[in-house]
Amino acid sequence: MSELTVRHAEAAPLPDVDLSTSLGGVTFPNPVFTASGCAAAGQELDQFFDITALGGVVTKSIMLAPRSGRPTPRMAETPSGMLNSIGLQGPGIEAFLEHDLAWLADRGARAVVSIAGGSVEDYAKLAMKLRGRPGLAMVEVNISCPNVEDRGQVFACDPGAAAAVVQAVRRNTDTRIPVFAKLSPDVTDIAMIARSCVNAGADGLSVINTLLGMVIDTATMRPVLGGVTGGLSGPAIRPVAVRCVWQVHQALPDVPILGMGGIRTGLDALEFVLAGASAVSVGTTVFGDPTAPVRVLHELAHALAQRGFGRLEDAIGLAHRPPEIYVPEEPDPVGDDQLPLVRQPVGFEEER
Ligand code: RRO
Repeated sequence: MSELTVRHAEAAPLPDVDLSTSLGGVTFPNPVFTASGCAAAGQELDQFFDITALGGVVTKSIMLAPRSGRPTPRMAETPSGMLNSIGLQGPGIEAFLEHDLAWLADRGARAVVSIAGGSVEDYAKLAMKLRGRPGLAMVEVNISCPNVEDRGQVFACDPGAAAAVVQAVRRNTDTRIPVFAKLSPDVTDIAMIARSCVNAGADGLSVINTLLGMVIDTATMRPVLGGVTGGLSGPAIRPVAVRCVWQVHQALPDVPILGMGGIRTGLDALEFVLAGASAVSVGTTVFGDPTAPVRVLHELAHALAQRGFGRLEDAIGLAHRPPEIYVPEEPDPVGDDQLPLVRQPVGFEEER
């Protein structure tokens, strides 16, 4: 390990909170994962902290064939976020299995492999390629990449197309491996798409992919991105993502959610958990702070402990429950004991 390597983030002990979480029948030791597309297959992040400390490593979406992606420029900064127009660049499934998944398995990481295709058959073939692979903990079916030429390929915008892809992947995946479908926020009714995926066999849902956006350079007076449009991520989208997690959890309270969208701190992660996420992915923030996933894990654990939680599980979806109401046993000295008091379960005013 070089002298410049920073591994300080893992040094502090975690508070005594049971952080384990169940996603589609598989128990992960903690709920903080990387986000697809923001950390390749984890090798670079492993210079900064032990990636096996995370719940799982979600890999960049992989397709059957190698792909060069969209024209440059592929990134643009925006207020509180960034746009990407990568266009599914990647080495193809064979090279991924040989180099990336094999490395994750050797390293002892729990790999969540994100797959993407242009047709239902592509997804089915990818699922078959993953069967029986060491290190594979879960499959994330990316049906919501915004950076494709044909919007008809954004399967997550159509309940029938989303279901067809999910069914093909579920049928061709080992029954012990959970299949999660990654949803797009760019729909009118995300709960309807979620339901369609679950009815087709999805064990859980990843919520959300980036939002379709664009920026125009006022000097050149042309679009900044080579691909013209791109996916918006970062803190700018967090309220949208929290809203989507909330709506999906409300519609399908028993279906596990991997929540993501602009998480930078443990309190951001807690917000997703309270909305209904059983786990979270930390994405865009790693470009500025490569230790962010493990830092978020520690911050989340402390935030739970400070609020009196002994288990992560008890916080999942808590915001959907009404505040606790109680009537004090002793008469109130000021005489207004007729009114039930609303007990605020959380009394923190922390800086994010
Ligand atoms: O590669 C991309 O351009 C990309 C993908 Br696959 C995705 O799912 N979401 C995104 O914002 N970019």
